[in-house]
Amino acid sequence: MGFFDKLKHVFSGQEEEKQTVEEQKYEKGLEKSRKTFGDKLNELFANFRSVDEEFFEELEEKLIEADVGFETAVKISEELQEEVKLRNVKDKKDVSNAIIEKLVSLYEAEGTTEDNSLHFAQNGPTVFLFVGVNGVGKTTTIGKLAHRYQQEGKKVLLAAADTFRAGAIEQLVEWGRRVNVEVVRKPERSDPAAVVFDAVQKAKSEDYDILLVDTAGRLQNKVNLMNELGKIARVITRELPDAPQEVLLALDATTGQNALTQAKQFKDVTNVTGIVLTKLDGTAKGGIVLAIRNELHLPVKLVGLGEKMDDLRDFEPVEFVYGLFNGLVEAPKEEN
Ligand SMILES: Nc1nc2c(ncn2[C@@H]2O[C@H](COP(=O)(O)OP(=O)(O)OP(=O)(O)O)[C@@H](O)[C@H]2O)c(=O)[nH]1
Ligand SMILES: [Mg+2]
Repeated sequence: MGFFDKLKHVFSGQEEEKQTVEEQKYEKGLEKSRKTFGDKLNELFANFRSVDEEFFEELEEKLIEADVGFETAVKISEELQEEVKLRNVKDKKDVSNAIIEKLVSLYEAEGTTEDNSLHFAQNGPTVFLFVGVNGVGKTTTIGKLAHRYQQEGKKVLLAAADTFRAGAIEQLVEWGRRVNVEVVRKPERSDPAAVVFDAVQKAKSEDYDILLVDTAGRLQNKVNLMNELGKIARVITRELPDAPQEVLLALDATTGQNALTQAKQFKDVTNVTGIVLTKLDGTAKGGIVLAIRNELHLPVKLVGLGEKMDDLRDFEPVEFVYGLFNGLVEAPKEEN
């Protein structure tokens, strides 16, 4: 399928048929991302004079501002220069379409081996471990996910293994109360691995379907963090050889390139299997999704679109990236 056909395909029906509440929510949550990204490109096209060196420099700048990431921005710009030469594109509309086409095709090409689904145990409890720096939304995501699985009729257990930050245990316990799932806890400053050990034992002996483990975002240094996460993972795997099925790294979309740096650090200390991109409803710069794929090669599995218990969605890469450009592209006129 060609680019514009796909774009049409992805958004087909949305005008004629009424969107479901679910779809509206998703659209709304991504509104700011789309706007920021779209605005940047629109600005560029508004000042368009000709396709020269200056134009490509400006393009790189805009892409970097939109959090596409430095490497990706340069790559796009270089490949585009080739293409523009090859096709001899001069017209403003053709250039903008070529850019968007390039962005999408790069995004798709980088993700062919990516698996953005969540994995579950064949039998016995499934364990998801949540990691990430403080304030990115680990605990909130756990609360939302607990709500989702609880609603699906699964037996859900939470482990309050952030024993480091004051108030962290209470925060998870409060989520447990709100969504009506049990929380395994120990006093503040207990060994987090001991909390996890108890939780795994309970999950096994009482036939829980899913155990979600909250961890501390802030430790004194990287070595401590590595040791702690390593110990937690070992405890889980000793009791359940196939677990954890997911190690989910939470990243705050509003922090832009910082999020990428964090991800690189966490990849070094633990076996991250996927990303939860939170706060996309905030002042998000949607380009970060392209940077994550291009520079980290980790699949985004979930997105946070608000603070409430039902503000979590599975990530739909195709919809997302086409959504970024929705309204920006001018499809060629159809011949009848
Ligand atoms: N708007 C918005 N806010 C979010 C989202 N996810 C989390 N938050 C908010 O971000 C703040 C931090 O979230 P937490 O879940 O406490 O983050 P954490 O990673 O557990 O932080 P620590 O426990 O300090 O390591 C809270 O005020 C949340 O309500 C989201 O998707 N959208
Ligand atoms: Mg927390």
